[in-house]
Amino acid sequence: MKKIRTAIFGTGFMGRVHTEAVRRLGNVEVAAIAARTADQARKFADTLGIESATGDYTTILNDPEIEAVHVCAPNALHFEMTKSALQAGKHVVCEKPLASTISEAQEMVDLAKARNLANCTLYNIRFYPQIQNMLHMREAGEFGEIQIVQGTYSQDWLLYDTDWNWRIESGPSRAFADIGTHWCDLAEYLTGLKITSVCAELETFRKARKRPKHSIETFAGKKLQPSDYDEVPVKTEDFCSMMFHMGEGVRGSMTASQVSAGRKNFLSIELYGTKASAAWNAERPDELWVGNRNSANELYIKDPSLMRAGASQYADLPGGHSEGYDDTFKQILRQFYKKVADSEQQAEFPTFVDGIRQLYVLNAVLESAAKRAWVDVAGGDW
Ligand code: SOE
Repeated sequence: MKKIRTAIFGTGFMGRVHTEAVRRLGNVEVAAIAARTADQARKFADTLGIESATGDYTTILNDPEIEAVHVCAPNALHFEMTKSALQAGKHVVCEKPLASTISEAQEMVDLAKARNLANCTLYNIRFYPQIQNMLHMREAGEFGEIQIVQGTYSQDWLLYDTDWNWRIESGPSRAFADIGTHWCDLAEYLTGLKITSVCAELETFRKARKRPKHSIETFAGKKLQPSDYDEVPVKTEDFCSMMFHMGEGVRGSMTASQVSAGRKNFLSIELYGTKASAAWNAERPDELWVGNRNSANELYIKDPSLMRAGASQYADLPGGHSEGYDDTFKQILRQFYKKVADSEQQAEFPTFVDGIRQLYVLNAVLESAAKRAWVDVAGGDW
């Protein structure tokens, strides 16, 4: 079988997760790696046994054998790398947030459409098996009409002023753009509704941080000595809280935080309907809580044979064998590469349209926080 050849741009936390997920698919080969410098790319490629590595991603775009690329570089490079890749005829998976501005994202959407290229914004959380179960239960009406959606995406890896990552200087938003965006995508995906207006507040608790003189990887958690850093002012938020409407009948609230001690990667989402409720969190991914009014509450444990029809295809292991973060990447990329292999095939994955949609929500959050007022989410009829 001839494998689809793909390339990974970026060798940080995301580059590694994408590479490992692609390698689990079977029909796709990670053939080349690009990083900021040739040395970085070589080091990453050697660790993972990949032959080709470069400090100049454009050389990969000139290779006709490469059919797809994954943009896992810092946010500010998403637009430039994706645009060049689409122009070179490559299918593209791009990390979130899709771009720095709506107009950049619109160009990406238009270009992918005009060239008929598969495009994916990496909203992987949709692909936890119990999220799929929750979705299918909601679609079957098991919760009744949804009235309230609430939750949080909380982490602690940027709690101390000695914690550093490139995202701290990648404005205008950090906590919301980095993780709040996952939560909002999930809320819309699970309910089938759109966030129509928001009232948001952003807070930067660490107004100055110690920036290392040398680069540092996401989640590195390294302790610095005074000679290792420069003290710099911080503009991006550590925390966002938001109330929102989803049309007339649905109300919600959420927080996004990167400074909540003990919360490592705690995305929690709760749906409250007119019949029943459901709650899930990413730190206990195989469990789905169902809340009932007149009978005992239930705790579902992931088991493909017990999941709702339509959801079980996203669980590869039998009950008692957990499936987590890495597996969501395998599932989303399996769908994406179905499309790359055959554009006529039915495949379910978030596209650049979903990426631009969440930039409209982000813009409303920024405007609301600046004005200290409710703001409607722009962007027309979705
Ligand atoms: C860092 O906050 C990060 O790696 C995000 O960028 C990812 O999207 C999330 O899945 C885990 O945390």
